[in-house]
Amino acid sequence: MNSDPIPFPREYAIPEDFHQNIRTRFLNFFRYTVGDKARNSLIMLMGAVKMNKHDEDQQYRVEQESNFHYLFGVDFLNCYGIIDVDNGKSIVFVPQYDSNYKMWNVVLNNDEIKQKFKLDEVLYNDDIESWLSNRKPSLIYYFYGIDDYSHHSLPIPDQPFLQNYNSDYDELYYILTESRVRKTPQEQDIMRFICKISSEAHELVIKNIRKGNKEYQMEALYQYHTFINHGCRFTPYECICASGTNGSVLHYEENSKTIQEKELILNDMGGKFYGYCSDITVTFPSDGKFTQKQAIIYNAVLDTQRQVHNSLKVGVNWGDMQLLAERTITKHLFNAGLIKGSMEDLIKNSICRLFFTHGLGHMLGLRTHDVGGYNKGTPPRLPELSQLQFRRDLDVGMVFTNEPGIYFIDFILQGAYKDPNKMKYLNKERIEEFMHVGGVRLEDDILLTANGPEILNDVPRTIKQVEACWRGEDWRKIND
Ligand SMILES: [Mn+2]
Repeated sequence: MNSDPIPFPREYAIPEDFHQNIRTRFLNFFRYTVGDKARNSLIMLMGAVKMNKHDEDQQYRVEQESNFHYLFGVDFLNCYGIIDVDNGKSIVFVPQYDSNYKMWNVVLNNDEIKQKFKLDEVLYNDDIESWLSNRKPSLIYYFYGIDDYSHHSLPIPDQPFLQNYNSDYDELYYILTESRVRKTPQEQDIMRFICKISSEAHELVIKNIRKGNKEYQMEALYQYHTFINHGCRFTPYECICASGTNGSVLHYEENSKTIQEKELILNDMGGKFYGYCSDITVTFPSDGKFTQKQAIIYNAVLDTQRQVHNSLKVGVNWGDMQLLAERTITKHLFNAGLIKGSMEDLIKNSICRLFFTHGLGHMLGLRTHDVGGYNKGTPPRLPELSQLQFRRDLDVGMVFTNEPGIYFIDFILQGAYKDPNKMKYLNKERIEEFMHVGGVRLEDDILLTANGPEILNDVPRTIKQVEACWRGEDWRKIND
């Protein structure tokens, strides 16, 4: 048992004007987009709602709804938030709890809530009706839209007295979603922080995990690091700690296998701080030394990631980056003798998608797969690029992942062998020799600035760096 004292936490201090700055920027965009119609209007949001377990007196853990967190920062459930478009004031309505509830839970009074979250006014949910009849808005905007990932829409406030006011269900979804696509400088700083500490945790795992360990021990060590040092209680998604052929399951989260020698380990893990997510993937050999075949696949993915990275700038279309990645992977698979035929035919028939089976990346922010990918006014999802999470032109302030991968997915390849139109491009014997590699994914979190892309994570990438990191050496001194 380690007898060192527990280190003091290193938390990131959220600036006091964080949400005020977000609201101001959002409102400017809202007023600009909506025009005269916005006059004397209100924006009304509903926060996340408590979910009781059916067979006991406890609730499921429910995260605050991400738009509500974005605009108000309030982390209580069953709240409503209003922004007065004319004067920019923020008013949050909270439940009024009885003494029995207060005996079991922490309940702040409204003044404390107002101070804590820097709001203009905090009232009880029961006050909404009278507050509105006093304010007499000419229009109330609600957040209504079908999310591109979940295909769900958020519930909207439905109290009967709201029918006394004109309502708009169209504008807010587009504007608020679009606002979240480009991060404010203060949001960018939080994302730098969470990416940095998530990188440290990845490094710690690479240095300390050996054959004979279980996959879940990587998950445990990762979460221990970000929680004990930085207060990250939750991860943005389930940790993916895959060894050997488990790496070919894109979202493998069983994490239950014992790590063997000469296996590749694919760790896709992120942290979450103040709602903001990192999403970083590293791949490394279990015994610190890539085999020749592992290295071929690893370098193919690394080259693809770098080629994409070097092409990132304002105005570049993400769909074109997907195609660049596919061309690069195709070339590498061809050079490795895994696929055959003319480059033109291989590309035309999307043969590389038998190995690179997912989109090149997604936006990142308050959600791992963040909002806005196919927002109104952006290039729509194409049937031939259905796996791609967005096809937008890149812009300053966007944060997104660059995560090419090559996988040897048994059921996909078995299916392809039976399809003559695919089989003629595949070198089956050669592929069989690579099945044990499992999968390689390298995932960077990118902030696009006016000067180009900034990689927010800091993990070893070249083979020499990864092997040095595994040995506990200073891999940052290695440039190739
Ligand atoms: Mn990802």
